[in-house]
Amino acid sequence: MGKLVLYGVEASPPVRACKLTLDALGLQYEYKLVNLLGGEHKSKEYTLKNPQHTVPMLEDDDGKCIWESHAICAYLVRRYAKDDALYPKDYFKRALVDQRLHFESGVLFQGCIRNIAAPLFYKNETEVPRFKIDAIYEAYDFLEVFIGSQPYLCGSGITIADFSIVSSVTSLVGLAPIDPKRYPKLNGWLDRMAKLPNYQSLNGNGAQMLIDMFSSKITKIV
Ligand SMILES: N[C@@H](CCC(=O)N[C@@H](CS)C(=O)NCC(=O)O)C(=O)O
Repeated sequence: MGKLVLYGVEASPPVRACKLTLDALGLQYEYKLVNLLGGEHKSKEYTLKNPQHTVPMLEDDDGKCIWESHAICAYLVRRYAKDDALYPKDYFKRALVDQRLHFESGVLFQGCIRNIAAPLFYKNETEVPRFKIDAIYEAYDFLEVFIGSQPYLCGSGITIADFSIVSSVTSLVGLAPIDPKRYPKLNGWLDRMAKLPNYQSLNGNGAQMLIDMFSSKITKIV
C-alpha cells in the first residue's frame, strides 16, 4: 500500500473527525498542514486536487483525492476497515449513521459553526446575534434525544458519526457551554469520547484552538 495523505488544519472540526477515524482504523498517514490564512488552499496546485478548496482532503495511496469529511470517513472505513463496525453495512444501521453525519454537516457545521465563524473571520464582525447561540442549544436538544439511553450516537458501538459530531460539539461548547443538568446524556457522551486513545492530540487541542479563535474575535452577544 502507498501512502495516505491528509490535508488540514488543527482548528478545523472536519479535519479532526478524519484524524479520529484514521486513528481508530490504525492507519498510518502523512499529515500536511494547509496554510488557510495564507491562501494555500486556493493555490492552483490545491484546487486542481480539490476545486472546492476545503480542508480536509484525503489523497489516497493511488493519488486519487477526496474531500468532505463525511465522505472521507465513510470511504476510509469501506476501503480499509477489518469490519463494518464504524460504518455498518446493515441498511437501517447505516441510515442512522448517515442521518447523524448529515446532521453534523448541515446543522452543526454549516448552521452553527460556519454561520457564526464566517462573519467574524471573513467580514471582521465582532458581535454574534443571540439567535445564532440559540440555534446551538436547539442542536444540543436534538443530540440529547439522539443519544437517549445508549452510550454512543447510533447505539452501543462507536461509529464515524461520533467522530464527526464530537469534532464540532467540542468547539461549540466555547460559544454555548453545556450544563450537565440540562444535557446529562450529551455531557456523558462527551466524557466517554474524551477517553478515546490519543483524544487530546487528535481532537482536544484543535477544538480549543477554534474556541480561542472565536474568543479573540467576539466582543458581545447581541
Ligand atoms: N462539510 C465540509 C466542510 C469543509 C470546510 O468548510 N472546511 C473549512 C475549514 S473548517 C475550509 O476548508 N474553509 C476554507 C474554504 O472553504 O475555502 C467537510 O465536512 O469537510
